[in-house]
Amino acid sequence: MFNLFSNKEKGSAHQADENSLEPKKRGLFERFREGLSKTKDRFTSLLGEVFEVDKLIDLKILEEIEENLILADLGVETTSFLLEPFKEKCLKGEPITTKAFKSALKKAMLDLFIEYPHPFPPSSKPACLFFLGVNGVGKTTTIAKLADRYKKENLSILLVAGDTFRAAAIDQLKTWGERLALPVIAQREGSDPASVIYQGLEKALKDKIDLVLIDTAGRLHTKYNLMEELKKMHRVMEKLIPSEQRANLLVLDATTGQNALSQVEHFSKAIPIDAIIITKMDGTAKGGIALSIAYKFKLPILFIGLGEKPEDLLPFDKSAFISAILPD
Ligand SMILES: Nc1nc2c(ncn2[C@@H]2O[C@H](COP(=O)(O)OP(=O)(O)OP(=O)(O)O)[C@@H](O)[C@H]2O)c(=O)[nH]1
Ligand SMILES: [Mg+2]
Repeated sequence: MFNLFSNKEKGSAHQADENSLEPKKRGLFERFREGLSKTKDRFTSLLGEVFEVDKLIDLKILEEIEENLILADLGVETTSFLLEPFKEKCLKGEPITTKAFKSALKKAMLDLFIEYPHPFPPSSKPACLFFLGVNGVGKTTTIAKLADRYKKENLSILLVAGDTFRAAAIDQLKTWGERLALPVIAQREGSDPASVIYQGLEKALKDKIDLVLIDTAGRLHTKYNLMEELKKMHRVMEKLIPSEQRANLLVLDATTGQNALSQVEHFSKAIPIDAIIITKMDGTAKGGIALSIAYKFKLPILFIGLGEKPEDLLPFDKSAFISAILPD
């Protein structure tokens, strides 16, 4: 089964020697560069001046950089963590050139990202991916994009309409099922989402499905508690499918910036999150949020969304990301 982090790919490419990369990887760098151009512009306008002139970094310049990294959506904690070693050097009177600083900063940023520690998707059948996230972040379209990706890899796929609170949500997933010619398990609007999951997983076990993609609601009517509903759905999954075959994926919308951090906190309290998917990186200058999420929650980022088309959901590549937002 497809493994996102095969040894060949694992952390191989360092930002500086893009030209020496194999064509497929070079293409990925290119896609990241195009999709993240707004974030790159933000970093360039905030940090460009410091990096352009070759001079020695002092505490005053570091303070300026600190303010600018915070503005680039890295937040206070991540920025302090990244700049601490440079501050210490400055205090000791050790000279740092802007060139050396930029290269060391990029390396430190790269090191914030952790890899997904297992094969993805899980290699035993049925692998179950549980998609979580507030309304509108892109859960359903991300499911469709991944279904398209893995269908092309010849996996058998089942979609489960766990967002039963809106008829439109059920229809949206059914429409994707029709377009992609994939089966969808859905019940009528208002039915218990845990029961839909149960029905879906039973079918997946019976039919020996490779991959089950489970959609959930992002917001419920006030009389329901979203987190309680999600926990109930998760308990059903725990009963039927061994943990190594499951992944709970939190989908975040990059355009929400720092707000994404409180979403991670909120969802993590209810459900153990295994990895993050960040959508809408193409439409925002707030891509720096990925660094903040990686540092604060030590969660792997599996995919990023760089557009609305199926091929715009790309496996997250930390080298391509850093080289796109802070080119040499
Ligand atoms: N530009 C861009 N748009 C995206 C991306 N991912 C999703 N979208 C768009 O975001 C909108 C919302 O996506 P949905 O998949 O419906 O979001 P959801 O999380 O399922 O929303 P609810 O069902 O309301 O909870 C759609 O118009 C998508 O096309 C992306 O990476 N880039
Ligand atoms: Mg949806």
